[in-house]
Amino acid sequence: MTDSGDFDAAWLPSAAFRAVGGRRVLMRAGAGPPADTVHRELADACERFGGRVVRDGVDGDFDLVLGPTGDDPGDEGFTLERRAGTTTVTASGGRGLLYGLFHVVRLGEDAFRGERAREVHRPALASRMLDHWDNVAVHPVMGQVERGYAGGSLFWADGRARGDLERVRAYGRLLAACGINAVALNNVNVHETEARLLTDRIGEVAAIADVLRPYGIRTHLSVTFAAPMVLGGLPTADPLDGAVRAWWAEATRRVYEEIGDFGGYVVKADSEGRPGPFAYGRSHADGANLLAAALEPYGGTVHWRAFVYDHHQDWRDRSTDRARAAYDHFTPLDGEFAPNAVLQVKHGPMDFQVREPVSPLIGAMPRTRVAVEVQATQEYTGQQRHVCWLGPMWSEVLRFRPDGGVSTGRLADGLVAVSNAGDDPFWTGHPLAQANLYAFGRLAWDPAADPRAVLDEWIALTHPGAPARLADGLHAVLDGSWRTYEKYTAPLGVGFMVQPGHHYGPSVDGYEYSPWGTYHFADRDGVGVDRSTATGTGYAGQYAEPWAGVYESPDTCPDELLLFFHHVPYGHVLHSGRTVIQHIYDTHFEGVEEAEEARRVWAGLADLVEPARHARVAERFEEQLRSAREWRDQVNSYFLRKSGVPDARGRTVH
Ligand code: BDP
Repeated sequence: MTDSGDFDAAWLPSAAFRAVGGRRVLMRAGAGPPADTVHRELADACERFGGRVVRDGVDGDFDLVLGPTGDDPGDEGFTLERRAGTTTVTASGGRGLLYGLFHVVRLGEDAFRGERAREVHRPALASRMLDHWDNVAVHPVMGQVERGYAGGSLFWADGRARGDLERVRAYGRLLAACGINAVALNNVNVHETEARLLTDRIGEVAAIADVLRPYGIRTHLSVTFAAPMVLGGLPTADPLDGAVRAWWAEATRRVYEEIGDFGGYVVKADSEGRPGPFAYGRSHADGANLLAAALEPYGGTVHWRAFVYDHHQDWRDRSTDRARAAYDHFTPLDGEFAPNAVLQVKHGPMDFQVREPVSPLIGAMPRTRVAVEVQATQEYTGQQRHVCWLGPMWSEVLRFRPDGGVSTGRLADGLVAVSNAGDDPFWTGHPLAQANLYAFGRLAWDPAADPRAVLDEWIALTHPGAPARLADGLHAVLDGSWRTYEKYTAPLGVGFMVQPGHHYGPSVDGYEYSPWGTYHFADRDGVGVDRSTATGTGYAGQYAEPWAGVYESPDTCPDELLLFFHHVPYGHVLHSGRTVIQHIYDTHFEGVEEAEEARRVWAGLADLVEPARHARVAERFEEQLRSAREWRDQVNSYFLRKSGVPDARGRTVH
């Protein structure tokens, strides 16, 4: 592997520190975990590149000075300026200095050129969290990491916390360098072994928290709502029961005894079979507030997931609509959640499909703290065998303005991603999926950032000094890859059409006659789900204007979401001028061609990329192509047979 030993250096190869490491640096800051990290980073870089770092009380000429500020850029913010040959970073604490240092690293030589007026940088979103769906004990169906495509867990092996946490340290460093400040260590589906992390196994969690803390990262745990029963032996988990409340208060007190800066709990309740407050006739605000009350004395937060829907639907009943569920359950509770409860809402109303509208729940609860959840792990976007750069998708979500005013990215309190990292030498299985992890952190820091600029940062950091041909090639491979994936999979926002269970590869009717609520309703005449208010499920009416109106009619609904909102005949003409059936054929051919072209571009970069990394991506492209062709052929054949309409361009569709 590159220069970090037996795993990839990702966006922190030592050469990325060249500009900083050759300088005379003064660091004025008290001791403490993140400040010490900054000092160590500077010392390492200077040792490598011939610079010198001193700490405190020294006069003299310096190229870079880091120290405390008189202003208040916030706990994590920093200022940057350059005058008279000195670049100065100030912050009110170690975490701000840490982010300031990595900002200077990103700027490279630019940080040391000319003059720079004072800039204040601070994160737009307070919580920038990765949820690891890691199991401590290997699960018989889901394995070590649920929906994990990057090897085993970074934290857990052989049924317990890893003894050697050096890799976790390196992970914390990578996360800090893109601005992530919180990590939940275990699967939201909390099985028996994992439940005990909260109590008798908290020491293992504390050991991991100790390693992440120097990087400004707080540790969170997923817990089961039934913990008072399964761990405490109580007869109930009723959130209004006094003994249950006392149990949570005591369990939480003990957690903080071990981990003073513990971040809090993540809870999946009444969702896909997990226990929750419904069993006691209580609301989800009652449930969340129970845990919020236990965490409150210590400054902790409960992230309460809004992924609540009926997964035992009668698929013959067209009046039920899974897309409606989160909004229907939660909007009546607006204003009832405690101040340290955050409602964690998936970005779309269904489940991380390649194309969904933004969830109408985001923006519909003005008196509730909301975190938006995205999925970096590519469960439905190629499982890290296909290249799929998600920066543009997430940016669309964050820039969406629920009522035409303030954007999602500004409304939200936090951004959460289901992590795509594991113990794979490249961290993310597909080496180019590292860009998604990086972009997640950067977009959580600044949701208005241009994803293309974020990709430029990632390219430059990951391949310092590479010629423009590499950057151009990476842009050619990555920029359009999300849309390419969309083209050869489920069309026009209809979603799913995946193999049930593992969700990889096509199966057009895989979920069509199942209780999960994920249907396309294709018949001989047309396809799509009528979610209009006039004739359908009424889901479109959950949006504020202008969106309720825009989505209500097929005339105004954007093409890419047409089949999410409407059931239309195959001959329906899209805004693009093509019929729906022809769009399906064309995009499926185009998608495969684009993937072939990306593979060709990648092959041409062999001389510029480290051989192992190049080979890994090349190998993944073979599988992507195989799978893309399979998608194309199954989807096209399916719709030819349903509709009887041949391809207008005469290509072979069987
Ligand atoms: C779905 C996954 C499932 C997760 C669930 C969730 O298929 O493994 O448990 O989401 O978010 O996408 O809880």
